[in-house]
Amino acid sequence: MKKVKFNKKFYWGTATSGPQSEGFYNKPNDSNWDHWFKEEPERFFNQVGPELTSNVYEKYPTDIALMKKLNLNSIRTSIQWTRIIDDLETSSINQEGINFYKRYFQELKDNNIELFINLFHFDMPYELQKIGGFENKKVIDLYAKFAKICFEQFGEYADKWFTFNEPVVTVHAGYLADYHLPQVNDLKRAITVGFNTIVAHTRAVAEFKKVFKKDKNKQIGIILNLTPTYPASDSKEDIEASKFCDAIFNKFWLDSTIKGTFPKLLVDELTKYNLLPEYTKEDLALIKENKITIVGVNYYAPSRAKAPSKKMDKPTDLSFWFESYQMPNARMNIYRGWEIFPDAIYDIALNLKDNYGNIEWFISENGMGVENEARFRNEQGFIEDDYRIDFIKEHLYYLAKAIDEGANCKGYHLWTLVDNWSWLNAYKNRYGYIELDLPTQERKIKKSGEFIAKVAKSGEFDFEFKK
Ligand code: BGP
Repeated sequence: MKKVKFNKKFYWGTATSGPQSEGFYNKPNDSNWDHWFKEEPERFFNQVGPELTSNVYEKYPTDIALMKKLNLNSIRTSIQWTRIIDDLETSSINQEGINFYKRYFQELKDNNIELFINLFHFDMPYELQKIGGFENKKVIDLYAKFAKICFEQFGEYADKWFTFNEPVVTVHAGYLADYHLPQVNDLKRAITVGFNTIVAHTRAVAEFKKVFKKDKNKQIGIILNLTPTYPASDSKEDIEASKFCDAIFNKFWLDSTIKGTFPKLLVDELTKYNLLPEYTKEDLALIKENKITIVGVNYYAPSRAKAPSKKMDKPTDLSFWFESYQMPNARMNIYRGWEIFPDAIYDIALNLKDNYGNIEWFISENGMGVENEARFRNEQGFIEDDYRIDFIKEHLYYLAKAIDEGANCKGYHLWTLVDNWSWLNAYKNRYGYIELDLPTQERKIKKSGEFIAKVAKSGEFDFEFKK
């Protein structure tokens, strides 16, 4: 048995996003998700859309009281562009939306819960998607204006700010697959959107610096889903495939935001196949000048890559460079189809320490979505989610080990506090420390919630690997 320990200042919290938790209430604009649900509700699990979710719009005082009960000291959520902007063309303000966030954020402040705030969580306003989303430079300008409005309106409520959540997911799911809008499959367009998202990010960082000048307490960063990439074998081909996979899913985002550069391997390959996005000298200068000082790391599963199985003359999708590989006998979260591999947290931590100047970071998402959790309800009516407790313990074990070796990780945010809405999966898989009964909106703390309340209070727990 080992004691796993964290320091007293460690952030214990949870993560969610505006579109997945707030509900629709008085939003002047539809996001991609609101629109998609109206068009094709059958794509969403049990046809449950984003209009109600866990109703944080009304329930935030209840949820904040629950955070206190669990001894949590921080939370990350996002501000919805479609809620606070009224006319998207002119970026005029929707005062009702602003007032909602002010009420919510003030309640967090009054309860000493630190707010980490994110500006974009997969939720492109649909009107702006119609004109090309981030393929259109005008949308980058509008995003920068939206960011500036957020900094000015909500600066007093948060010190830690983030421009995007998992930008690679928006690119991959929307431009190389069909589980986000605009559901196109086009490599060149995907690369353009990826690059333009970095430009948009950098424009927001530049606005941030103007608004907060030299205020030392304010930090800006990005939230990345880092997927340490392991080759399927020791063969040269698999190793090369894995390097490319890592370059596109991890290094591209880390290098551009932390170092202001792009990975050479990727630039060389894209140049070779005429796939480089359009860019200006000003874009590159902006990226160089606006580096971040904090990173949020979402970690669920690693990447495993193998060499392509078929030869192509030129790339039309990523399988030109690599294919995903699943280890035989991998430990899986079968409800989500994701491998469970806690060891990778240690690799993420050492990568940030050794290759990215030991930048400050925190786990901004980690968690386990499970279907039909009602199976685990005990006689008193509470869900006994021991699988989630084991999952959290194992990940924290590797995190603590890395911190002991000098990793600069400042906190752990579980996805999520109260079971929330999961895009196309809606309420299929539940992630929370707290159960949500969707029809009644009743909240009940699960066993994992009781567990984290103790850990957050004492900063430690006993750990033993299960055989
Ligand atoms: C991350 C997203 C979250 C959340 C989580 C769980 O990629 O940032 O928004 O949804 O994954 O995934 P899912 O909801 O698809 O099961």
